[in-house]
Amino acid sequence: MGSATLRYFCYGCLFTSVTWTLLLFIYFNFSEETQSFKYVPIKGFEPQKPFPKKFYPRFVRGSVHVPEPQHKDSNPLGNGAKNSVEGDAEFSPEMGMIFNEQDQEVRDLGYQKHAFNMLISNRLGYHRDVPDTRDPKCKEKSYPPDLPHASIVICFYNEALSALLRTVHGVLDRTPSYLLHEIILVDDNSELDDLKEHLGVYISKNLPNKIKLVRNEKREGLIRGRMIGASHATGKVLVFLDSHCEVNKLWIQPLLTPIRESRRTVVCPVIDIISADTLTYSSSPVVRGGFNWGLHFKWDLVPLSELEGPEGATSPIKSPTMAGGLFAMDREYFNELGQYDSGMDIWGGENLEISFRIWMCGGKLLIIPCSRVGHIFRKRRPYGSPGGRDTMAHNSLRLAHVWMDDYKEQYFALRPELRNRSYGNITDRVELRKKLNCESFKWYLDNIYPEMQISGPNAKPQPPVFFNRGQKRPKTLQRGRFGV
Ligand code: LR7
Ligand code: MN
Repeated sequence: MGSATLRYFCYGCLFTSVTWTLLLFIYFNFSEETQSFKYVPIKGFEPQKPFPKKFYPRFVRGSVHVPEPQHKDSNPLGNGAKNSVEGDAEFSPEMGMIFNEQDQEVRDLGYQKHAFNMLISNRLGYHRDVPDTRDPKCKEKSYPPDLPHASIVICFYNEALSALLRTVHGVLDRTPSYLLHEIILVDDNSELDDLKEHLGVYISKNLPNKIKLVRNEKREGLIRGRMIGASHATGKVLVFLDSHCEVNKLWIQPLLTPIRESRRTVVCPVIDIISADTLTYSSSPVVRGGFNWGLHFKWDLVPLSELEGPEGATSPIKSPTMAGGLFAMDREYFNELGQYDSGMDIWGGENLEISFRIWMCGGKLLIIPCSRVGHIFRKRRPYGSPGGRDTMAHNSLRLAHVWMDDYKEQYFALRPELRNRSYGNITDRVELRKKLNCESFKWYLDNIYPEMQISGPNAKPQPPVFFNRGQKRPKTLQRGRFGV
């Protein structure tokens, strides 16, 4: 009898401990960090994950050493002592650890408000080195000494302060002073407290005079926001960046060189990936921009013909479209070409609109493989638009009606509900197209994006397309999603 009780007691203990082990395993291994990196430029291309997820304790009480933010010794402001990582490999696993309730709050709030790990972003501080992701041949290149100087325009709405200031300091740390005319920050009427007075004080106390802050009195959206930023700029070239970017080594010279050669050339860096979960910076493959008939941007493989020049994989690549957030353009040319469509709201569509306009109206759009800039690819867009409006549809309608001629039918075939939706007045933009004597959309498709498939009465036979050896089949790319 006694031994039977003891046996049942032991079974009970065993069962309880197995259950707890299982529960703890699930808790530690299936937390938020384990979601896949969905929003990278090409599906299946995952940034390097720096440390196994099982090293993430979610909540630990007591006093434990908290890693200090990474600061650069060379920091002109001298606000930090530690030097930072050189490449992913040295990334500290402690970065994401949660040591107390406050850490947990910062992390939760970060995911909620910004859709990335703000705890790690805050700990990284405002300065860090990033791995040099350029092709080794880029290091052999030299650039003219008399490049035009640049105004960097960064619009932000409710951005995490640490990500915004790392963007700004990254530019200051890695841009030669004589090429950096100014940085114009456009606050799109953010609501977050630390972006208000605190940011203004930080800028005036800690940053050089060439950093300017413009505040929008009402939310304008990123399109009008950039136009406002550009209207304050006085540099020769405009460089637009999102507010959660980190520029890489020698990033600006390769962008300014082709603009110096031809003022109608618009250039984009390769957009490297900063993981939303770990903030790890990793290299992106060199791809170019395309779109689908839903008027969504997508990444395409680079046709072999583009890579055959003497400079191989390091020479500029013609791109039918740009992702939108990161590009450089002669300032006067930006004005001549009609800036942006100011009837477009908040987010979406302006990237295809400016891409079509550049090509159709006598310009060129290039991706520059030797210039690299990291961007935080979030899991979702963390903000909405006033009134919850679908600004992507509104903006796409405007661009379809102004630029796409009969090919707008391809869009309506996919979005029949938008056929009779109002899209505001487009007279100015139609006039701009006439004034600039732009080519037809058919010309654009035939000459700039012959790979685009067309269905229905406009259908045409597809020319053969060759892709670089070693790259995956284009089918994989069709599924690649553009990150938010
Ligand atoms: O109302 C707003 N006001 C703003 O100032 C909404 C946004 N913004 C700011 C925002 O804080 C950010 O700095 O505008 C910038 C871009 O907004 P994101 O980061 O939410 O945009 P995204 O990165 O999700 O989306 C991409 O597509 C957009 C279409 O309108 C813009 O062109 C973005 O600039 C663009 N981002 C990139 O191209 C970065 C690389 C992505 C890839 C690949
Ligand atoms: Mn962005």
